[in-house]
Amino acid sequence: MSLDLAPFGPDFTWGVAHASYQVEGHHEADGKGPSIWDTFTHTPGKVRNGDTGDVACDHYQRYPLDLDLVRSLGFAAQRFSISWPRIVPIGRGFVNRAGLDHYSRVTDACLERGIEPWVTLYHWDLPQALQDAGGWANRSTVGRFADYAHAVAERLGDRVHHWIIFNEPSVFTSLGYLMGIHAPGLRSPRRFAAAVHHVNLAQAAGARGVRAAAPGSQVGTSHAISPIEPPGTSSRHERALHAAEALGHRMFLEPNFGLGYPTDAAPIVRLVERHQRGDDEHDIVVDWDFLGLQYYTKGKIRPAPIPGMRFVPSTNRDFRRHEITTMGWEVRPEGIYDALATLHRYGKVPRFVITENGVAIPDVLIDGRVRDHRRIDFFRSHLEHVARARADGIPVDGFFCWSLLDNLEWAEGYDQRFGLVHVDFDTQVRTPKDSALWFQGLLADSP
Ligand code: GCO
Repeated sequence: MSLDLAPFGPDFTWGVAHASYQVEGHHEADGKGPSIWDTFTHTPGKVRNGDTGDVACDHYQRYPLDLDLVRSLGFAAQRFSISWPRIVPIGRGFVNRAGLDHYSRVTDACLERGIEPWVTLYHWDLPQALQDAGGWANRSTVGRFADYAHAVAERLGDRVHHWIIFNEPSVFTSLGYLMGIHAPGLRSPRRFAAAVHHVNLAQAAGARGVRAAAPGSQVGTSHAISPIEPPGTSSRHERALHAAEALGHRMFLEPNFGLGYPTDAAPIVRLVERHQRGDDEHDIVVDWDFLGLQYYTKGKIRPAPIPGMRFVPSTNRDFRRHEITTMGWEVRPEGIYDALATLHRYGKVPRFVITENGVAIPDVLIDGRVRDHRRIDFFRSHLEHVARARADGIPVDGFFCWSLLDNLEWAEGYDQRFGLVHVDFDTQVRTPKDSALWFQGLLADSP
């Protein structure tokens, strides 16, 4: 059941990841403003079981203990996100010192334990006040984001050296503005198109904001890629595949790479491009120090009755051929290699980091133990393909497990458990699962 760590080398970063809204709780503490996820979870019918992030894992208060756990398991890095409305409660103007103080303490707590902090600036909790003005569909959000990024980097940049601007732009724009299943719950191709362009612009503006305030830091962003299996070989299938890839990752990667929008792939991409103004084509380009890859499963294409698109990416669910997780996703370890290869082929970024990979399975806590051997197999098999990518010359030098703790899985609520550590949400008791202990053993032997 073990894994040979030698192929990863001594400089490989082993970490765990989480996001503010999914773990923190204390949604009104210390002057925080409401976020779109506070609004969404408090709207009946949006989230399974009516779950909210009001308490979550109480990590806002328990972070020192959780970081003790990270250290005891042997991980060298913690990826966490900053809640924008804790820093800028109404999205513009007043910067809340208490919010900055909190994340400054979290940063120090990481460093005191020998854990490197990796900070994500946006993991989906937009200040509600900005949503009231249109959210990402409103171009002025770009400037607001750059100001916020600058304020955070100014405060933490002396201690934080790895920055991730966005978490999965393709996911939060499509689920939030097109499919309506994540906050802000819209189903509007028109607003989706505007949001995509503004998010791409904000990637670049945010990166500039961080670099201005924290020169010399490593700046990247995290993309979800689920390599799509071609549905067939006809030219119709090929066109559908191109459209889904454009929507799934190309229109989020390529403008930042200076390649413009892949407008011939699907009409919706032309709708996005229409939001370009003035010098956008130039301002949108970012010279990334690294890119984060988040990989969970492979994709397929399904027909979609959405204007501007006939097909959308979706997940496979072939119960006969593959193991299926409680999220309904196929376990497809080889896809992590394909996703890395997709990024590497562009030749635009010097290195890659797996900023998320993990699995939700039906965990049961019996006599203080969770025997999650399926999770161990999941990580081992994915890591073998990461090692293969390195052997083939793809520069990938870090891996962050999603997630340290069981937490609020967005619209799926608390039913989906992704943690290495089991959380009893009534008592907040943490119990490391067998997978956590597996990593502990592995990392203790690392080169
Ligand atoms: C995302 C986020 C995480 C999720 C994880 C499991 O991809 O949705 O980055 O917040 O919890 O991916 O779905």
